[in-house]
Amino acid sequence: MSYYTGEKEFFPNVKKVTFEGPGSDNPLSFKFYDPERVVRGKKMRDHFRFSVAYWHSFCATGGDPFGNGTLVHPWIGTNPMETARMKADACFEFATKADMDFYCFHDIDAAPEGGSIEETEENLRLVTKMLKERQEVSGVKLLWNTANMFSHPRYMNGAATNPDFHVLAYAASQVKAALESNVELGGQNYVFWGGREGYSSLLNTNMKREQEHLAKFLMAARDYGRSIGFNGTFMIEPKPMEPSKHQYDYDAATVIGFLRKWGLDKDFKLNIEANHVTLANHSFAHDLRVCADEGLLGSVDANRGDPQNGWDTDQFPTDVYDTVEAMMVILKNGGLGTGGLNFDAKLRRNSTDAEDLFIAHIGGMDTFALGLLIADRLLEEGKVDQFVSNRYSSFDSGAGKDFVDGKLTLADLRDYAVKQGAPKQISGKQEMLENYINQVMFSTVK
Ligand code: XUL
Ligand code: CO
Repeated sequence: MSYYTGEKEFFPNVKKVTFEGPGSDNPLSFKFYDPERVVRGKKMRDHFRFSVAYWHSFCATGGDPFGNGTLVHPWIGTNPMETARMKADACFEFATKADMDFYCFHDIDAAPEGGSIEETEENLRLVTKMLKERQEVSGVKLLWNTANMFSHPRYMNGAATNPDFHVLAYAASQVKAALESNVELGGQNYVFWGGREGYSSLLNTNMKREQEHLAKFLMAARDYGRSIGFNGTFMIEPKPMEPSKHQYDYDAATVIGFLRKWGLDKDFKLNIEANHVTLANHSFAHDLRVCADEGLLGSVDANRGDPQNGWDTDQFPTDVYDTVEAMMVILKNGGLGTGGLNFDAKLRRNSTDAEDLFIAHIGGMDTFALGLLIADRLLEEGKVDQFVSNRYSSFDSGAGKDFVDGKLTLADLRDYAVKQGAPKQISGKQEMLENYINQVMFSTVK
């Protein structure tokens, strides 16, 4: 079977999306993403491990603080569990038609919250069974799941960092159930994004205690996960703010420091979301590079912000410069391991045709495919790498190497400087490199 449908086909106007090449005028085809094409010894699909995000694609309805939803989903049933089943059908139909191998979900995206912890747990168990059946029929796998510990009013002061222990314990019940669901579904990763793990005023906050509680909470989650057979990667997804004024998992460097401090870096890696990184005033590639340099690059939430807006617009990625730089880091990292590329992205609220969901994902997949192909060419030609290694060559021999090897004192360095006299200016050549990237990208344009 080339794609999955449940009792009802939700996207009857779309069949399986295939590669038709850059000359195609079919908006429902891949122009650059050719899943079976081999690049650097690996199929394109295995480089990316593309994933669809349940929350944006099948739950959100396009509402914003100024207006109600604009998207009317056909997968609404007569009761919450029927809706859950229809939503699962929509997700697997979409993933198989868009040729995506993975999906991701928050507990409450997929299963309705009940009136008690026991009822919520039971709902998730039932939905997990539904998801498992659909995984088996379709071949689509779980990249990661997570617990939503930020939407419910009980989490207004945080979840693992809530000043009230009772709320922390409540959050733990959600993580426990979500981990059990993950293991049942053979999930490859488990993600923590702490939207409300932060503060809005220092006047009422003990930051030190809150972060200590967060660490203890993550340790308990890790220990429970490992005890029930979760062998995948735990991940933290940094974000500097929104909804909290200040989030503790601010950016990659902050999270890595935290993981190392508490000895969590053996089990945890990072899930880097492009729009979160730009909110922290870094480039997408910056945080990927910070993680890769520390051996902690886990997974990617692919999206982009809007250059004129300072918030998390979660748009589908279309900027090839960004994906080229990202794919250079990912290729040099040897791929994403158990991670993948999850489209944590949503349609604009005026993109209201059912097909728009496909068109948006196709655009994102093509943008990353271009990034991969161009990054591959840049690495193959080796000019950028060569430039960078030459730039540091003064540390490769002589006194520079002695310094790196720890053989020189501060006084030795001073004496060396005196002997050499004033250093010559050496150009960083940024514009030359930028021009070269354009040349590689557009050399076929006549
Ligand atoms: C919010 C965000 C989340 C996480 C999962 O900005 O990115 O959807 O990816 O909780
Ligand atoms: Co995200």
